Amino acid sequence: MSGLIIFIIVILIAVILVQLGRVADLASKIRGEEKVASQQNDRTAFWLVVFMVVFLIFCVVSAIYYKDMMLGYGPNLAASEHGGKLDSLFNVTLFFTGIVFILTHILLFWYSYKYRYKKDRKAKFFAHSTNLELIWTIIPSIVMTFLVVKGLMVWNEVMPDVTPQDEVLEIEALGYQFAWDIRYPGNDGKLGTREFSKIQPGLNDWGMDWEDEKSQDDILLTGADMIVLPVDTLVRVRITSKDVLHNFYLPHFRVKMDAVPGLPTYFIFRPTTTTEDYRERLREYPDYQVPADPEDPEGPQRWETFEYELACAELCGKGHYSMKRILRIVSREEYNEWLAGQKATYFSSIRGTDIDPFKGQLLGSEIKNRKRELNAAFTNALKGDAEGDQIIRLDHVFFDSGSSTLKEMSKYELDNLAGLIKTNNISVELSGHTDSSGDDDANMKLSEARASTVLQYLLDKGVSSEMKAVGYGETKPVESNDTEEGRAANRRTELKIISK
Ligand SMILES: [Cu+2]
Repeated sequence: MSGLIIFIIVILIAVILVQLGRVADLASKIRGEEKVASQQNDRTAFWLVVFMVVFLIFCVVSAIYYKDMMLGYGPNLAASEHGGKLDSLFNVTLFFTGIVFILTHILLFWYSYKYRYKKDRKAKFFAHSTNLELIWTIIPSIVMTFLVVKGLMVWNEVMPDVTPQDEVLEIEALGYQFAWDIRYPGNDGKLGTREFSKIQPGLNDWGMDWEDEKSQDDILLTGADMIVLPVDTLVRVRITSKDVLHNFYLPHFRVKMDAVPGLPTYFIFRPTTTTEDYRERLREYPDYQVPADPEDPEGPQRWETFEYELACAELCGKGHYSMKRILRIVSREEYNEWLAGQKATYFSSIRGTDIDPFKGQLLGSEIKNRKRELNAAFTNALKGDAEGDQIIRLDHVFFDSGSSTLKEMSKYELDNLAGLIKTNNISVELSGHTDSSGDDDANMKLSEARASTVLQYLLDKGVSSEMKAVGYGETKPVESNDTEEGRAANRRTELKIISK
């Protein structure tokens, strides 16, 4: 309905304008053409100048009024160290183009006014002016050169690679249709080797070289896991792609780099504002003081739910939009805490599976860990006075199923144990325990035989302290025998310190 009314109004205004034109025509016939034309020229010229002034004021006022919508102003301040430098390039360009914009408009309208038609005045024609050509070639080239050189200088500041002296956190982003996977270097701070020939879909999508010790503590963040980075830390992102061209884009940090299949690229930036601080900053702006969810007016406001985003800025396919991931910038302490809670992918999902190159072997780090654990248990047992304190469970002593033959892997634990008994010179009881399945007598015999095997191993290693081997069969369960986990816990070898 309102559409129809507007349409009718437009038609009526058009009719009025045509009628006014006719009236003016008639009037000019009555008063004499020339005089009227000259008056009209004066009036038009005057209004052109008025229009120019109003228009320029409008441009300047609106630019100031809407400045919070521009990069580098209000809520759009950069959250990285180099971001401000990139934003300042826009300001420099705006300054020069602004001068040109205002000058050309003033000249355009002022000349229309000054050189409006006058009866006794004739235009001067000239075909060529070298001076003018020089002026309008040289000035723009100087300005352009300045803009380009300034841009290059900022580029050179933002883009150099890290040097070995830099303290840098290097992570890797792998883009594919349609997600980003992120790799963290783990405790050693180094990303392990990858190789395309090692890629196995579903098993090793990254083509990780698990034989490389640097790879073993790497953390792969897949799916929707939040990316977390520490504030005020130099971050180098190695950017790769598995299929087509993607683009690693962190708008709030002014980070944007193509992810090219087969050609790793990188971007280095230092986040300067935590997510929490950025929210506090947004809190001051009315645009962010509205409910985040319009359906829920009582819910949190926009500034409270703000998150940094990682997006793909390349139209890489129909699921392109879904490559968005949330990025959190936190304090150093929070980051360390978060990192400690992440599991190294190798140990959480590769170790012991068919694609583990070290299946059936112990890794150097595991040997060290076991030694540390046993030492700690021993120290506790020697300190403790209560009955149960003197018992140490030997978690890494294994036998072949149903037999008393030691598995090869048990030697690490037993060698450590032999060393500890020798240095502390204590007398001990070695005991074997089984679960409740099977015949009671057989269980008793098996546990005795296993305890004796351990004793013999320690004797062979030159332990001369007083030692005895006892089999308890299924008589001393530590867990219920009704579940598989319980039974596994009950099948065990223990050491008890008898005298210190
Ligand atoms: Cu993409």
